[in-house]
Amino acid sequence: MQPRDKSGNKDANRILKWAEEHKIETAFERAARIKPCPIGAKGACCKACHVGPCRLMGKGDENDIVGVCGASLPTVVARNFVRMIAGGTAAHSDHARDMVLTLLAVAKGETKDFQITDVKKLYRVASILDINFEGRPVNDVALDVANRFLEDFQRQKGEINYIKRAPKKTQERWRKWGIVPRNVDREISESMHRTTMGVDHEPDNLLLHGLRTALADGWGGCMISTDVTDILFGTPSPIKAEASFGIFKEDEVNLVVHGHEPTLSEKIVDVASEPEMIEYAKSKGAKGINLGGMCCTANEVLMRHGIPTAGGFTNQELGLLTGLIDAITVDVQCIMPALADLSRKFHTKIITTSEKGKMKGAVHMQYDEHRAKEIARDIVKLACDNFKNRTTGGSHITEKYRMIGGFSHEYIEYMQGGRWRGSFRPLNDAIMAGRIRGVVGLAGCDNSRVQSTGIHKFIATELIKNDVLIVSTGCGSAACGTSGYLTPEMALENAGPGLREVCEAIGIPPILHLGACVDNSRILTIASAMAAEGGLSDEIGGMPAVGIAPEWMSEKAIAIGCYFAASGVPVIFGGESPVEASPEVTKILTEVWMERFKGAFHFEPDPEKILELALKYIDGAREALKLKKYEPGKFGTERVLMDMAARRDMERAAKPHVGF
Ligand code: NFS
Repeated sequence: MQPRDKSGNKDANRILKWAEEHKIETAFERAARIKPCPIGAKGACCKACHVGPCRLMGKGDENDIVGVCGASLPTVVARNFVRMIAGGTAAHSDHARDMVLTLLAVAKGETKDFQITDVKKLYRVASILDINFEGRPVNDVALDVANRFLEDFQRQKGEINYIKRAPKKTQERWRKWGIVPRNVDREISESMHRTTMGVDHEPDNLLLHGLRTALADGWGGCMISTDVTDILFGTPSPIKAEASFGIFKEDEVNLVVHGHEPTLSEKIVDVASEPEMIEYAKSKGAKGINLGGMCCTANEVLMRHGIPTAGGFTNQELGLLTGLIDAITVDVQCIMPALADLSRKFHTKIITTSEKGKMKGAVHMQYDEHRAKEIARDIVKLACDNFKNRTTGGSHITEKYRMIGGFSHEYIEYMQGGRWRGSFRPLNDAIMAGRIRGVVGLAGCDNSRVQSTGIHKFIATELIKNDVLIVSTGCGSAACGTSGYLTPEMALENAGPGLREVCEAIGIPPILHLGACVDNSRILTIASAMAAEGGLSDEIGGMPAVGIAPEWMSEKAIAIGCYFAASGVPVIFGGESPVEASPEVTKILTEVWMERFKGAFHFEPDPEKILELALKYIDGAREALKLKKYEPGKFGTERVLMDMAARRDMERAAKPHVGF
């Protein structure tokens, strides 16, 4: 890989070269051509009213740099940051609401196209929510669960349901600082109110509400979405899949599901294997129907059905440039508007499916949960009909990589002890003994402003070399998957001796694919379980754990980073800082939050420094917990528990499991 390559993925670079030769522009060229606004990029542009926009620039005390109304630089920077949190929280949580409404429709018998697939998970969730499930019809329990979750979008006073899943000490910190969310929508709405012209002018106060909103995202929107998706479609367990552009087939209809909500894509997966649909594809001259995924929809259908992924955010245009995609269905979030224009250069049909997300130049086929299968069949047929229009144009790639995805927190617990003895003891013990130095959540987007996916790859390989176990979500896992980094063999080749031993003993890769971005909530659950297990910190804060989003670009990533920081995890984001203009705000995010919540939010453009800082946090936490000093290859004693059933399941991972 040459340093000047646009992507860290060689296949992506081949496609980009082909595009360049054919004078087709992508986000990579646009990123080079359109420089970020130097004022807005640092958070110093105020657009809260039309007296401005005001550009808060100047020298001297930052509190003396003000807009026309007198809003100071730190106020403006904090307001802009809080608006990003609100935007990200709204995206995840609106997705969560739709999942709950689907569950409600199932419980009421209003749709026959969806079922409760994982009853055990439903019962587990019911028990967390104090809903009696014993001896009751499944749909009655589901109705109560759905209604209880809807309270998290309505309650005016009190606390969102899942706050109680956090360790007691973590909750106490939140209560002390008044940041326990009441309901998701209220915190988003209040964020927008406080940041409008002339309301909250105190940066620390603004940012505290930002954290409250972010917690509504993590312990509300994201966690609800993860749980309801598991209930409806099954709790993931390890499953084999493939990744990169070679997943597209020359002789089959290639249909890509792209976006975030798994409901319609689940139905597309169901109907694509129906004999009538396959016959239909054959009648159009194709050998069959090949489904692939992109972005987080890809993660959802990969970890439940082994549907291959073409990768994350920056791969969407490149997938189209292969010329092999007959149709792409999109719903919401992270869908580049450029797809519509680009598709006109090929035969690819872009199908929008949500009333929230339409695109000029796309075909719109409105999703409706009450006739989801029918719509899914129409989409598959449209892709089949379009197969005959495929030309030989495009940059065909044949390489693809094996990967294993689908490590739900339930499975991670199970693999450490089996059905009856599942616990986090072995992981905690391995960390205490120094076999595993710490844990990093490697998440977030990939980004065409940097060497896309390349920074993920660099950080992933360096961390595992240093015996750091990685849990990965969103496009972070896509970056690792499309590089061939999500296989157990990866541990043999690259992991440090301690991590390698643990991975070999349990039969897991050193980078665990946990799912979509909303599944960052699984990391919160794992961290809470580790705290409850004992031997490390008794709260999430203080664990030898760090969150890294080296190529982030989305507001959703900011919301996630903030809920991790508020929960007690130091977070490091790559790229330039969106709060750089204000040293006061930067200090609040790093030092003040660290003091109050044991979590901090850093922005660091240099990948080497990201690594250095992450290891410093991990080693600092080890020292504070009085754990054995980490020395490569020198461990204390600990047990690595696993049972044969779990190992066999890993080996049989080719077929999807339901529950565990
Ligand atoms: Ni997350 Fe998933 Fe990817 Fe970034 Fe977008 S797809 S929700 S925001 S780009 S990781």
